Amino acid sequence: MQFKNKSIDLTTPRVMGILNVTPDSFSDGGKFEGLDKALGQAERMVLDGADFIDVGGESTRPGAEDVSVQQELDRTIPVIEAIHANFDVVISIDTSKPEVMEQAVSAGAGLINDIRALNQTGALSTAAKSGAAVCLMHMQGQPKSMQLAPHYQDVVNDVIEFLQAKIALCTQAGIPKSKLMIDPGFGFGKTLPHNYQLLDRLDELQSLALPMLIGVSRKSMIGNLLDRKVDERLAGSLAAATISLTKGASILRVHDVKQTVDAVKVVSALSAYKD
Ligand code: YH5
Repeated sequence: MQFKNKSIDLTTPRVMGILNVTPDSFSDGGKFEGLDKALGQAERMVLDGADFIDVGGESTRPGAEDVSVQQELDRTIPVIEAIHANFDVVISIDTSKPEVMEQAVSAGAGLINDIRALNQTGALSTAAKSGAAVCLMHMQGQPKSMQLAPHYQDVVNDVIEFLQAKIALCTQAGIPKSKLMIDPGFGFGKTLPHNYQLLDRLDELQSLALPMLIGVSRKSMIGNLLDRKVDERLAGSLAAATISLTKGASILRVHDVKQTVDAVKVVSALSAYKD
């Protein structure tokens, strides 16, 4: 798959490292200290085997506050420029704002990762004009209220129908299917049973014939099932990531790159040594 100037073979699964550049993740010090810390974290993830770095300046956890365009630009653009100048990795911009998409791609991002699936005014045309690849994620409701009362007739069919409609909107707007990937959006307007039904039936999303990105790392579907705090969710996250690989996931969006790369290698050994 082509990401602006860089091509990645998705026939073997890849790992995307999460780089949060919200103030809660870089609380102390000024701008330079924040940039330095972010770049250090990006370097660690690249050395650990990440092929993508997802840079996000908006907190999308349930109940999080809104962030202004300027705030999001100030947080993300310098980090994207620095990663682009220093590392051979595809930079993903986790945003819903067209202004941020445009400047992030100019600064070196090759993938637009929008949890709102280009729903904001101007996002669809901006993404099309940018020439970047796009990850379309399913969410029911809005981040502030999505976990209050998620409801589905059949979560898997609903996710597939939602993504099918978004794919159609993108192709009509001039984004070819070759630039699209899909994501069922674990935790975004879904109860614990919904998340596990989705994980069990992930293979059904292969009917959309696009690369699949999966984000389960450290999420509540792990923490609530196991009664583990955020920093104690690695084993559970790896189990869920491994299941997703056996059901066709192409990219794993994770906090723990090194450990996830090991899990990917174990799963890939099955096809490598088949006889
Ligand atoms: C995703 O799945 N998720 S942000 C709560 C947690 C831990 C992690 C309570 N952006 C996705 O990572 N983009 C986010 O502990 C995403 N797919 C894509 N494409 C939420 C997150 C998290 C939330």
